[in-house]
Amino acid sequence: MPDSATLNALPCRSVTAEEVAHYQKYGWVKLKRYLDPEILKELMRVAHSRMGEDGDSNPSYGLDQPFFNAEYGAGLHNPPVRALLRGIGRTARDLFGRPVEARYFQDFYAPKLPSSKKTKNAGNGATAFHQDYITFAVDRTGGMTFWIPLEAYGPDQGTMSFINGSHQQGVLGGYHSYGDRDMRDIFPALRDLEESEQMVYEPGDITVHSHLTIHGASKNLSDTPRWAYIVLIQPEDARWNGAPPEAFDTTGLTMNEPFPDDRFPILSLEEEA
Ligand SMILES: O=C(O)CCC(=O)C(=O)O
Repeated sequence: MPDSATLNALPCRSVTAEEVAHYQKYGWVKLKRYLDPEILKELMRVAHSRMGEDGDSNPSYGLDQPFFNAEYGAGLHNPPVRALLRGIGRTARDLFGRPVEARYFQDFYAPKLPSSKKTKNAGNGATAFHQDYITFAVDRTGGMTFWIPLEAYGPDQGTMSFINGSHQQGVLGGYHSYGDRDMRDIFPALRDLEESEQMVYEPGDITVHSHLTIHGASKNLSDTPRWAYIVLIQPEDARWNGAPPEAFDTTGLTMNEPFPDDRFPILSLEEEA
């Protein structure tokens, strides 16, 4: 384990036992003041340089869905952001609930564009309730999403809410399969579970949700993008199951083998540079 001086050098804090318990019980957790807000400036700088201040000036990422516009984050190649990714890896290891290291899977920017404006790329609608798991073509559960707002946001900007405990319901399909239906009509047991409040974030607050947890978000009613930086983590021992995934390029991967460490580093074991 890194000593506390090393941990303090990271732009994020460690998690408390209460936060770990919340994640395991509800399938998500809000980590208040998790980040040093200084790192948000760097993330916003990169986001603007790639996507423009309107969050819509990048070439299409190929996802073309209403939830958000997307752009690859490349945080592994940016030293201050890589330090954040290391911290995230250590947090994920604390949240997994079993002894396993945390592997980087993907990072990207996800601005939800204002619903009142016509957009070049898609991404100015609501986020329909869905589960992330099936998008990733991995052979086991445990993966999680770190959702990092780059500014203070609340419901008017289209923040998420979560269905508490829905991570215990098993695998409930891909979001493409529901058409215009709400997945809670297809799986009515979800209606028996409580829905969290829509999140309110101050700078430095983030949420983490399990890839089995059902979540959704309203439209962005403001006239500026709702900027989020999203980091996906998998348990180190997860393997590609051989399916052609929507979410990543499988070039160089072997079915049923672990993800290669050079492209998908084990963040929780990385020492400071
Ligand atoms: O940003 C959003 O509105 C949705 C994000 C999401 O679905 C996710 O992070 O898994």
